[in-house]
Amino acid sequence: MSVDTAQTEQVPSFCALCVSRCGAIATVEDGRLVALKPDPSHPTGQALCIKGKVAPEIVYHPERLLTPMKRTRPKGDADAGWQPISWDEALDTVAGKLTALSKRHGPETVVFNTASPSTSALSDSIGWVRRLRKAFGSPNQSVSMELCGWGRYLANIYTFGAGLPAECMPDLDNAGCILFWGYNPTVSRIAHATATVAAQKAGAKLIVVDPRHAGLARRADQWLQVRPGSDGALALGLAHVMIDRGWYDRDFVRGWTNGPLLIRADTGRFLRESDLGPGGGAENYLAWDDSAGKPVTYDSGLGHYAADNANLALAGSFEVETLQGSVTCRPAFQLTVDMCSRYQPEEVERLTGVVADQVVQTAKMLWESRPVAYMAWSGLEQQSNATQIARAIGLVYALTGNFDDKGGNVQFPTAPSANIQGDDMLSGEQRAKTLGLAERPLGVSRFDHVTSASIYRAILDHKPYAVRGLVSFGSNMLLAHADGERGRKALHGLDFHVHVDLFMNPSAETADIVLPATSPFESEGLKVGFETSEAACSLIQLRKQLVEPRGEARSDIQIVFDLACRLGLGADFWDGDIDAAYRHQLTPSGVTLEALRETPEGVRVPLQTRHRKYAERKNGVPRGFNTPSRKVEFYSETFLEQGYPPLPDYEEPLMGPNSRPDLVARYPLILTCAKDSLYCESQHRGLPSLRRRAPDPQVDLHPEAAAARGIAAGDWVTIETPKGRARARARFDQALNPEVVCGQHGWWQACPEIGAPGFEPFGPDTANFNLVIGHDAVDPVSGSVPLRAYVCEIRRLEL
Ligand SMILES: Nc1nc2c(c(=O)[nH]1)N[C@H]1C(S)=C(S)[C@@H](COP(=O)(O)OP(=O)(O)OC[C@H]3O[C@@H](n4cnc5c(=O)[nH]c(N)nc54)[C@H](O)[C@@H]3O)O[C@H]1N2
Ligand SMILES: Nc1nc2c(c(=O)[nH]1)N[C@H]1C(S)=C(S)[C@@H](COP(=O)(O)OP(=O)(O)OC[C@H]3O[C@@H](n4cnc5c(=O)[nH]c(N)nc54)[C@H](O)[C@@H]3O)O[C@H]1N2
Ligand code: SF4
Ligand SMILES: [Mo]
Repeated sequence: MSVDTAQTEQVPSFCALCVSRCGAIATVEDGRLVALKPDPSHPTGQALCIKGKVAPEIVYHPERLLTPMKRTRPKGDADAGWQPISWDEALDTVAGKLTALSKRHGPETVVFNTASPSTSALSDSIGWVRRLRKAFGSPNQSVSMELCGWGRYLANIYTFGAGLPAECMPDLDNAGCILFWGYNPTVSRIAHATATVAAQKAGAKLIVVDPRHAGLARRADQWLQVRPGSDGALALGLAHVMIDRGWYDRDFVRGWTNGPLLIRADTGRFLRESDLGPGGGAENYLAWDDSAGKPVTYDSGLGHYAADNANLALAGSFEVETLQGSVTCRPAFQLTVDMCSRYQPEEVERLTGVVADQVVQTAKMLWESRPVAYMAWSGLEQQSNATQIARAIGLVYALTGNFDDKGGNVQFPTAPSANIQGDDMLSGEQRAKTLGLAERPLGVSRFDHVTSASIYRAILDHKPYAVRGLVSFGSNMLLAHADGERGRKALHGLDFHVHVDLFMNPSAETADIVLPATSPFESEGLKVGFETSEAACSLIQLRKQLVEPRGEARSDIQIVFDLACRLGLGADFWDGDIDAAYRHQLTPSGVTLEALRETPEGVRVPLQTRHRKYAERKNGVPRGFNTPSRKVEFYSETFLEQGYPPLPDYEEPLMGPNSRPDLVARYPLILTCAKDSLYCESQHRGLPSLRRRAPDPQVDLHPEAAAARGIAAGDWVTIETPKGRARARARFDQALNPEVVCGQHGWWQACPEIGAPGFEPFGPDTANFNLVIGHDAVDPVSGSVPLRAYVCEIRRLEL
């Protein structure tokens, strides 16, 4: 920290407002935050976006919540009659209500909910919220995982045994080819955008799959303008060309995927030693040894074939004598090849709009410019076929052989720290009560998350049991999720709802108690690793509290610890001593809390990235992948067992024109959406510097589509779908496909300082994009909702 004048401090910090967590230098004058500037010495500090630059407007906003408040009028009244109360009264009320619900109905009837750490500073505290929830005894927590994490993270756990690409980050600094699929870091993660531009300067190729020519798509060597939601067909088409031309890593496929394992044609299951004769192991699979002309055992425990890998057949069809007679069997890779061969480049062009030659050129680039580092996000998450899209891209990625390769997608090491999430606190009996587990056993519930649809159903229909309480740290469910009308009914139906936030929002309006949270600039925040590179992962930083909290606001962590003590859970929370908790968390790192407090720019822990860790051996046994076969699973028996297709075959978007020809005449366009560079999700419209730049919700459409509807640029229009309507202003995008339109969600807030209006979250004048999306046609595996491919029509609004 350097002191310019007696009153001005320059403090190394980081912006915690979104997933980028950009390294920053904060200027604090006379105890006021006045500016954030990039800190190029920080691994994520090359640039700040405009939101970071106007951070002081968040801190000093006139509409900040400053005291705890309780509702004095019934839910549903236009005016909640908010009345300020003391922290003691607020916390006692919350603890009393939650304890009563737990005693009377069970702790599972209280759902915990947070804003996404990708769009807020909840990254400071979400682990502690999880711990509180588990100590309390509830298995139910929602963080929009079905929209923001399934496709980029959880779905490929079934393929790679690890979250790809989110957990195995693109090693942009060393990549030969960068593939961004439905991901636009120029808007969403500035640290990735700057690293990509640097990588391009160093010679890396860039491929972007996006219906819009936005952000880095403009700098791409290949921009693939995919029809929304048809990404799976594109991935399989790329895989087809790669396999057909021999542009794939055959050794990786043989040695590290389940491609060689034989699948029984009669059951679709892997052929096992136990199928061949008594005494055979059920965990031992079989492959075909081409040179010996007979099946060969694969011992999944040892990760070892009883033959040379080079002899394993990847293609063919074999008759094998089993206990049930002769059975036709094929290597899983042959089945994969057969599936992919249905996606010839011309067929891909028909299905996706990406021209055939570009499919071939892109496959070639992927192969010739390896190592490939890829990232995918919202564009493929918010789809009714999100799981199979993610797995199909996983297949393409496996063909490159670049998993955990330098310049590929790498599991970077992170400074060791204690797990604070309380993973051992919840009993198996409670975990089994996770909402949604019965309907979607492989979905987000399996990974400790619940969907908004499951919450609404539990509140309104009491299925599988009644949910009665909601504890929200940030978030704005009614704007962020589809079916907001049902959501509103559900929130009104709760016995008790507490919401912690910096600002009031339409979802918080339905709460019984609202608690004021600090912004990240008013509180400390511990970050162990910044995720994007080895250097970023090695940094531990304790963000300083830069300025005093506004009003009586408290940090989320403080609120968690205060609540825990009042709930009688103090023993699990160091009796409310946050420093003691931090010390516990930091112990394995060897870095002390004192050292971090003295070094606001953070402490770097030396780390050494090891690559291809799957090949490392322990006692002679390769580590492999964390899947049932210890191999990358192109073919998933787990899926088969639950009635899902075991291969990631293409599925048309359920609310797209090909699935719903009955709707096309009335709704001839395809609606998708994208984030705004100025705003995070449903936040920030109240900040004057931002709102001046983009005062109204917009929908992008091609001028031809507009002309056909008598729409001029800037006209107010309605976006209409079979589910509902929302308003926006028409903005022309010459590069869009004329059949595709792209909207924005999250509009509700006013900005009185510049006279910019708010928008009703519901009703005829609403601009709530998610009211036009339903919960009925969702991804069967995860419950992901098709916010990115929905039939629609745009009409000029007569004002
Ligand atoms: N400025 C800003 N930054 C943010 C956020 C924000 O709201 N504002 N939100 C944060 C959060 S929570 C998240 S999850 C991340 C998300 O970060 P991103 O995933 O980068 O966010 P988006 O811009 O929503 O979507 C990426 C791209 O997907 C494209 N797309 C739309 N439909 C399709 C499709 O069918 N297929 C393909 N392939 N692409 C499609 C869009 O045109 C868009 O360019 O950003 C985080 N950062
Ligand atoms: N149509 C459409 N819908 C989408 C998306 C999309 O791209 N298109 N994106 C989806 C995605 S990816 C996501 S992650 C969700 C996001 O949905 P949410 O996670 O609900 O995020 P926001 O809508 O931004 O609401 C965040 C709330 O948290 C508050 N908040 C911010 N920081 C803090 C903090 O540090 N502490 C506390 N206590 N509160 C805080 C804000 O003031 C705000 O009220 O929306 C999803 N909905
Ligand atoms: S991208 Fe912008 S909002 Fe996100 S952390 Fe960086 S400066 Fe903050
Ligand atoms: Mo998100």
